[in-house]
Amino acid sequence: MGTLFKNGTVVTASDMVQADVLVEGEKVVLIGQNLPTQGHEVINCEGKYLMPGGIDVHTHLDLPFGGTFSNDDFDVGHKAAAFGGTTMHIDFVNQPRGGSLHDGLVTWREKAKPSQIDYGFHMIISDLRDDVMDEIPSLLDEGITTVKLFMAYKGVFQIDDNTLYKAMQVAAKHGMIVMVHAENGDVEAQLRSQLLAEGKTDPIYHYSSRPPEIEGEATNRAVVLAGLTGCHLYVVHVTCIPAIDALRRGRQLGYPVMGETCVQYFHVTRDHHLGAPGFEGAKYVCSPPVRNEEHHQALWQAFKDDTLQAISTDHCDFWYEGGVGPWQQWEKDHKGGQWAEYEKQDPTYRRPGKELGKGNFAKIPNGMPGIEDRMMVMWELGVNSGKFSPSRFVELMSTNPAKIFGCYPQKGTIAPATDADIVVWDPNAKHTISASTHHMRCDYNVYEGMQVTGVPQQVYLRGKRIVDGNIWLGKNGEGKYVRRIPNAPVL
Ligand code: DUC
Ligand code: ZN
Ligand code: ZN
Repeated sequence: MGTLFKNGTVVTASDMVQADVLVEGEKVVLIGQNLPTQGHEVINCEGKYLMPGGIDVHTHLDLPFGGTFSNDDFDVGHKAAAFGGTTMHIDFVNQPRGGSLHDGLVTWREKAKPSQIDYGFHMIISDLRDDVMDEIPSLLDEGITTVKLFMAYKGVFQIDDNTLYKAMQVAAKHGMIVMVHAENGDVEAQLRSQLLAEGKTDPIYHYSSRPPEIEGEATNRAVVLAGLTGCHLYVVHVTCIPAIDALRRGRQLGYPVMGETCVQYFHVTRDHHLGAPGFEGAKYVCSPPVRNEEHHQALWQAFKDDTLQAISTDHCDFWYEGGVGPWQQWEKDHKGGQWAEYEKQDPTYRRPGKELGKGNFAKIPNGMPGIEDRMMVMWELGVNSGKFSPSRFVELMSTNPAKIFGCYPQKGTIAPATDADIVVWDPNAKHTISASTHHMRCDYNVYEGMQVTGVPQQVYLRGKRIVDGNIWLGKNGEGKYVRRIPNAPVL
């Protein structure tokens, strides 16, 4: 007996066809018209789109960062992702200081034990000693094709150009991809200390310490090094005109360079959000910072001319006021996974959040929630506005991520023999996004009050229904690690 999705419109990156989809076990086995229903569970998909599950290739679950840990873990974060139509994500493993890459992997495998959706790992390298450089190719044995290097966060993650260049040579030799967080960390450190010395401590000065120029400069440097080494480069969270220009120029020169942006960079603004009165702007502190309208427009253009290839979230959420009000109850109601472990050790424990940066913008933990909102917000901003067709939406949110990161066509499309990660999407259903109803462990939502038309109605992970409207049907441990393969194409 299989599951037969009847009379929906199957949306892939290339086509939209009215068809039935038969799933047996974990796989799609047949797509056709008028498929016989006998012996199958039939799901009536009339008026619905059938799309491959979303793939968010940039998340930080349970990340030690900024003097605390990001809130969502591989339990709650997975559930939230699935309620938003995302069935796979790729999280960043941190190499511990002084440790090996494999030490980092051991920690992240432990974190991932309660998984409820599928996941992969990228490897953040912050301490690129000779032995670590030699270790890079062995990541392929672990199904990891991507290393991420930071050109920012001086004294924490930042690597120098010499190291970046050498790492690119190694990655190029083994068909791996170098991902960069591109901001000039030396200039940022200088600007930051000048601003603080002048008493400029409010959240808005986070922006002044990280202007578009330093993102553009670092992006250009990484693009040029990729051109020199032939290394495939993926620039994460591109936000602004100078960075887009650098990537566009590199691609015009035939360099193997690609990039993504994140949902928030289309919507959240420096003036309205980051510049909100009091400490409110801390909610929107992330790096690179959110930009104003002219940069939002440039991002839309960058998708029109294929300068950028994917849209992720950089999901990395922290409490705004987690210790007070209904959020204490929230913590009690949502025990599970890694979080429960902390509580066992100390029942009064609460992760510090944005308040760490009161009186000093540089101490505000960087990041915001988004893993649950990504699909709905991009459908609203992209498809409902007429900027993206449904197929283009699928391409940017699922197919390109799978192709670039070496797991296509197992993931990222609906076709015979692929994993049956299927979202039954109702393009007419309406929803108002709010922290009071979302599933992320966060006391605010960046898109609070946004009305969206188009929501995931049911979500299937490898053939198993895990979301049905508001009902959660998934189980801890049912998410699987996805091994990825190297030598992916440059899109
Ligand atoms: N930027 C963020 O805002 N959070 C996590 C890491 C990063 O680079
Ligand atoms: Zn980053
Ligand atoms: Zn990130």
